[in-house]
Amino acid sequence: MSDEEDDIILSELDNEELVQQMHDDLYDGLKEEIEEGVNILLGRGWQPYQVLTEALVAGMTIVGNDFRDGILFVPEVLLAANAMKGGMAILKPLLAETGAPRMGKMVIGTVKGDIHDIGKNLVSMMMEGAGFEVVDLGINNSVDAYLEALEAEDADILGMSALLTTTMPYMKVVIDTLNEKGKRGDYIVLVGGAPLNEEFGRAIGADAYCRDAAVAVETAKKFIARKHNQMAAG
Ligand code: B1M
Repeated sequence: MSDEEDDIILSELDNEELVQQMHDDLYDGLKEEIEEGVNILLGRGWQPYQVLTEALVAGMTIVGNDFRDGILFVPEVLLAANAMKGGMAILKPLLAETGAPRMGKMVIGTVKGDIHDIGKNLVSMMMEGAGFEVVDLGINNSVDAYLEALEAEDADILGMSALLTTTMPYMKVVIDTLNEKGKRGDYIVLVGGAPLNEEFGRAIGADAYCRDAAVAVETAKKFIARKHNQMAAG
């Protein structure tokens, strides 16, 4: 960080400058500055979802591109992720504060071998905000971990996240095991993560691939409504 940047007072920036500065601060892994920026935008009347998408997710996209291109390395990306989590922690209760009736229960986790959890955490937050009960299993989940939680929690939905091309095939292992045990029909299976696409979701036998957290919420609502209609019909 330059001396010039040291002097920046976030609260004196207009919204556009502040969001730009937050992208820079996220890039530099400055957690306190990100938390301050989130609070300022909220104080100016921004909706939590707008802060999340325009300040945090957009900033993380820049980090991701430079990680891909070899400009940033794991320690720097970890700091950026930590800063992002600081901002998300402020937004989480606000996103969940809709007072919506319970829609259904989702068990979600990142698959075995994969430790990326930011996207999954966003999905959890948005699902809670939409009135779903969410049981978050964290990262690196085995088939057994998913199956035990689904049963113990009497869940409606299984959500799986994978960010690596090497770990995404594990989703099929989980779905195949549900099939083998005759339990596949008991759950709505939704999958997501940057390297996935609709074709992959179909090929592994998921009910749907969700491009982002907002799509995950809409898709979950659609499938839950369908399930409730089927139950009502008979
Ligand atoms: Co990693 N990493 N990483 N990483 N990392 C990626 C994924 C990568 C694309 C970077 C790159 O090269 N451009 C690349 C994967 C390449 C590939 O497989 N083809 C990669 C790599 C290679 C690695 C390591 C192998 C690096 C190394 O060690 N050499 C290593 C793997 C460790 C492991 O998992 N075993 C690694 C490690 C890390 C960090 C620990 C440093 C850190 C993770 C910190 C954390 O998560 N706590 C990290 C990060 C941060 C990233 C990038 C930069 C950002 C990921 C992220 O958080 N995005 C990422 C680059 C990128 O994706 N552009 C990268 C923001 C998040 C909001 O988006 O996760 O896509 P996303 O989630 C979205 C949607 O995908 C969807 O909704 C979310 C919100 O809208 N979604 C779901 C996600 N899950 C869902 C589940 C659902 C529904 C929707 O269920 C219903």
